Amino acid sequence: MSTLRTMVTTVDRPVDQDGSIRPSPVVHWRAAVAGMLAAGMALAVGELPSALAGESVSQVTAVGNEFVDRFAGSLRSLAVELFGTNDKAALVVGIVVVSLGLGAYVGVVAAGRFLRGVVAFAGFGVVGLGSAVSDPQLGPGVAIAGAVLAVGAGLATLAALLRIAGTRSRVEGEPSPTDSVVADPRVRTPDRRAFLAFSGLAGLTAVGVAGASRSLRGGSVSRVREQIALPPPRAATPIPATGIEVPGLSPFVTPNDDFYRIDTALTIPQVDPGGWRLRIDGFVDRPHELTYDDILAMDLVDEPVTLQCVSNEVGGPLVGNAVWRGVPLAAVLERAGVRAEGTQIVGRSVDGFTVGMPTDVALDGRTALLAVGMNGAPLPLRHGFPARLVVAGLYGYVSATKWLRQIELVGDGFDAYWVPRGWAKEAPIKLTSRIDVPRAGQRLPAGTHAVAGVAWAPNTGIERVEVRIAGAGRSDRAGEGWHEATLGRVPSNDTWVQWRYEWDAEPGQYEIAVRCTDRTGLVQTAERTGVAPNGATGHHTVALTVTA
Ligand SMILES: Nc1nc2c(c(=O)[nH]1)N[C@H]1C(S)=C(S)[C@@H](COP(=O)(O)O)O[C@H]1N2
Ligand SMILES: [Mo]
Repeated sequence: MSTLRTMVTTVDRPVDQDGSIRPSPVVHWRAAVAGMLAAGMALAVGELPSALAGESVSQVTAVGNEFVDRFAGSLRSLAVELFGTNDKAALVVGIVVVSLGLGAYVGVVAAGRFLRGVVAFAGFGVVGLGSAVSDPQLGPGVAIAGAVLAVGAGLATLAALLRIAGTRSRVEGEPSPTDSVVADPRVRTPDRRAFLAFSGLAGLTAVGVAGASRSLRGGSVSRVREQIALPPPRAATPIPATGIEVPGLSPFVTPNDDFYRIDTALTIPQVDPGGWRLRIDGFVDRPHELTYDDILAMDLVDEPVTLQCVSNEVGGPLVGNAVWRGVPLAAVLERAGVRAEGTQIVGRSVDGFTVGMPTDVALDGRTALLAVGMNGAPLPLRHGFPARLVVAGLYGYVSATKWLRQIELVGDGFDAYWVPRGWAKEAPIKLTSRIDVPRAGQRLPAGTHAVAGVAWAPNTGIERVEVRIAGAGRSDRAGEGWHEATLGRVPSNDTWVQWRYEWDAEPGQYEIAVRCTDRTGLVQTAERTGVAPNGATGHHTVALTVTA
């Protein structure tokens, strides 16, 4: 309270000096509450038009998305790797809290001169409008309606509450009937009750409106998705039993619910396949659009592909293996007729995100899909429903556009989303291996234990996995002490391979390392590099204790 008073006094000093106003602490508090509620009302009402229009993005999340797009390259905490689900919720909460805080401040300032409130709320409106019109998921009409309604509702709330708070009358030159009574917080007056009642009403209205928008937005696309049964694939790569079963080892096929999620979207785009069109254009002979049904009517295939995020640290969790159902990208591009100038394939999302990959790479015969299904089900919303790209051997940020809306053939000059933000333009997945069991820091009893994990070099394939078990403190000379692990069966070279090594463990402290060799003979390097700009390298190691 004292901080607020200091702040308020400073702000109101010029008004104080002309002698017209000497606001009491109670008036300050009421003005702050009025401003906060007005800001809350503005945020809530601003959500309505986009919710009514069935958009997944709102005025608030548009500001958040703008923030992400502006700072994703520079703030480390917003880099691909750390931008998980929790950071997203925190960003939205942060925007709301900052808005309410600014609102409180504006309330106090506007109590002295209402025009300042008008200016401040118009300023909020411009920020919201700017973010909303530049958001590809919001039409300009919705953006403008949201901003105008928000500013209007905010100012109406502010004016009403300030009047009831007994702060506005003086600026307007009316006598203030409440001056003497409101100055003493211990005095209960009808004004106080009226202010509390109207504040409560305003707060409840704002929460109700926000809740209504939220429920309007939620669920309808999920329900549409649940009704979809994908046609069976015309061709499928059968998935053999891998023959490796170790408790704690990653399952060969990652269930959809466990598959990692990485994207810049603050709210998962809700794309109704009914109105959705995929546009294929740019340097092609026959630019055209495909509906969801057009795609389902094409020859679908089921192909297992291991997908990894470039931001996965050595040993990290941002990798998964799924059976993707879709149309070979080659077939889609053949319909369109790629021209020689179309040296880069750009996949553009409904949310504006883009990937770019060399046309030659995507069409060199590798598994490259326009995917609609994941492990037999329509793509989950978080994994790109209704359609996405999946290309074996390329990190997700250069290949795997979710919520795809356009495939555009362009020249080399275009840089997709993460390239100007400091990540490599071309980014093949580096061969990598991971120890899943035992876990770091575990204490195992002496005896026989399985060391097991996964290794992957999608599109190239894994030839060999080796394990080194060094007693802590002793140094192993390079190449010494590598033991070959047993590999699980794989359906193709596009997936990870499960591996296991039988270890007869004696008491002591150990560090276990793993490395793999791909089918071109390349050995995974021990040299440790970070994830930027094109993927981490180094051996995954696990330190543990074996007890007697
Ligand atoms: N629309 C959109 N698609 C996207 C991204 C994104 O931010 N937006 N991120 C990419 C990145 S960096 C990765 S690693 C993969 C992750 O796919 P997943 O979330 O299905 O695992 O999606 C890619 N596709
Ligand atoms: Mo990624």
